[in-house]
Amino acid sequence: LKRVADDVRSIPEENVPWFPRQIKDLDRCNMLITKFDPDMDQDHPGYNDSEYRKRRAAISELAFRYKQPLLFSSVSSSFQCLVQLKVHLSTLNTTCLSSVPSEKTGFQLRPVAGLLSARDFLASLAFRVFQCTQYIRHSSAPMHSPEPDCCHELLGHIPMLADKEFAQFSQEIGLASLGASDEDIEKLSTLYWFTVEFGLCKQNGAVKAYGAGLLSSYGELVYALSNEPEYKPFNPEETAVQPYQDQTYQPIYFVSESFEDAKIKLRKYSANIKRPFAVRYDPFTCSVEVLDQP
Ligand code: TIH
Ligand code: FE2
Repeated sequence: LKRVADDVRSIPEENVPWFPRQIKDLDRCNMLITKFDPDMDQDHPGYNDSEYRKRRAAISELAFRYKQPLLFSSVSSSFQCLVQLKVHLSTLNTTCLSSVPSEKTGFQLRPVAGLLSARDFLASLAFRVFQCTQYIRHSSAPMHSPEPDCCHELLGHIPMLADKEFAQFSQEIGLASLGASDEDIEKLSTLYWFTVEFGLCKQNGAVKAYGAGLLSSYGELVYALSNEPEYKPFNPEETAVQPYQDQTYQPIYFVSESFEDAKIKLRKYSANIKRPFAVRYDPFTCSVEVLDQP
């Protein structure tokens, strides 16, 4: 059913980048980055391992063919989760893991063939869809992988996405990214990096890790909580412009007073991003409503 409102509402500014409006539009969010590709990157630990590369290619092929399951928008969202789970079980084995977060927070996992552009990756979060790799890191380097892999998703992201507060935090970064300028996308993905991936927060006076990149890398987890790296207090304006690299352990981490505090600060930051429209997620139709700014 095509809703008239979609057609009559237009975004006032001409130069707004395309963004997904409905969950099935995520099939078009497939812009891959070639960095870390074991076929192209000579420094990849699997570059000289032809068996590994063959396996990676077969797993990528499955992800490329994946299509967002269509949902019945008129039924309750918990029933939708059940339907999705069945679809996942009948298509790809690893996606049945989707039931872990989906039963708690509605977050779904979607298979992805490799590293996505920041714009496409963040857009999925707006729909509570997490783009999830399926392959595993090369066995020669288990303690740290420069690219995401299924250890990282399983140990790092999936448990966190089953937490209500964290799921909300992740979706809000996603919603802030829709139709944002390249500069704002860069800042939001840096914020994502220093929170969802490598965030630290205080808990009962002690510094603890909540970032998925730390939870999945035993090597970096020990290092991050030692006195080697530099700590700075989490402050979105400053954190958003902190340069970072993705080859090895981070030299700097941002510590928030609590996870709740990080959430409030991020919300304030997002509210100040300039866009000629506002967005609202409708969980009943799994779509984003575009509202003209008052
Ligand atoms: N470095 C993480 C690990 O070894 O599990 C994986 C990644 C986190 C963020 C980007 S890649
Ligand atoms: Fe990650």
